[in-house]
Amino acid sequence: MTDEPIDIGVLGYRFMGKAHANALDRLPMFFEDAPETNRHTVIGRDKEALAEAAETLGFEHTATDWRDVVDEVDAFYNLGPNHLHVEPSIAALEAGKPVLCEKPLAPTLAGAEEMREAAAAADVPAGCAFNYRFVPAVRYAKRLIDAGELGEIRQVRGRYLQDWLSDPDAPWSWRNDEELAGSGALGDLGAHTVDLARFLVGDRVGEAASVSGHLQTFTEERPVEGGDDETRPVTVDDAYSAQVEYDSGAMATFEASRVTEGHKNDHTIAVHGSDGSLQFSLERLNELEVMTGDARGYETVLVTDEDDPYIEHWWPPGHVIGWEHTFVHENYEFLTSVARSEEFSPSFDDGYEVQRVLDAVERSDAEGARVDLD
Ligand code: SOE
Repeated sequence: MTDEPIDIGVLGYRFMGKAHANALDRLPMFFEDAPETNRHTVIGRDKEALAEAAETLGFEHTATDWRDVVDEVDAFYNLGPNHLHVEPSIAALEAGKPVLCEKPLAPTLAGAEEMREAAAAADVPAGCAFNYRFVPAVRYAKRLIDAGELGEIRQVRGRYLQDWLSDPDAPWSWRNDEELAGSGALGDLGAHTVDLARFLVGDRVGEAASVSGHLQTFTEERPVEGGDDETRPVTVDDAYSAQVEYDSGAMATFEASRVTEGHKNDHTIAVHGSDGSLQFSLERLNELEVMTGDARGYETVLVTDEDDPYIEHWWPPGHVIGWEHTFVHENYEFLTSVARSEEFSPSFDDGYEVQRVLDAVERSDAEGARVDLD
């Protein structure tokens, strides 16, 4: 167990950079046993924006090339766009540094495989930042499932609906480009739900055995921000749906969309077993709907008791927490793994298993047929 502050280098300073910097800032006050950290270097291309971000997010140094950082820090956070996940993460692992990489692990299965192999060769924690595993209500759901409260798991249904690309004039970004992102709603949102299903029922149903999937792009090109009339092609999906059969014969239905009017960040998952069901919605993230035993319908459980996961670090029962707290929990667990030189879950192996399903959905869509995962 190291007592020295962990110097952290972070690639990326926008949305995810802020979420993780906020988490690091909250840890000392709320998680007294969290390892001490130092926001050492923030990495980005735009020097002016970077200097501002360093100031706002509390970093000591800035760098415009991750190659200058990976050897200088104790841990490396890769929060950059998907196409920057592979090379910097592998370089940090090869330098013996623990890595926390945002999801999806990589734009492609091949990239995810390279990262998984580099993590296996490096004897340090390598995490994929599926933050919704760290929602207390999701942890409570896993406790119920692991205790057999739902009986034999038969069905999972998950969806992740957003509307920020509903407007065809919403500007083009790297998230709309296959080279840069790998896929659209499938990898950006579907990755979360596929992982959440693995987290909740993977021990009971095994891995995905076969997949059939469909991808759709509704807006084929988008305007370039500040580019007068310039447009760029959209080469990824706006929405996807998929059906999965797991090793056990259990089945899952997944969908995600970034063009669903009326849904801002609507991530829901339901699990149905022989003896009961449960359902979770990110829009009511402190609650879990549970139906077990001889209940005649779902019961709404407010998951904010002291003995509920992570809650004892925050406020008394009923004082609800929010989206950003999931990153505090995730950072607490990752940094504790780093300080103790222990495995962190979700690992690059978990990220790779998610990527196998995403890849299968893309193959099924391209072939117009159900595909088996070997
Ligand atoms: C997409 O808009 C996005 O930011 C995802 O990339 C995140 O993973 C998700 O948590 C919120 O929505």
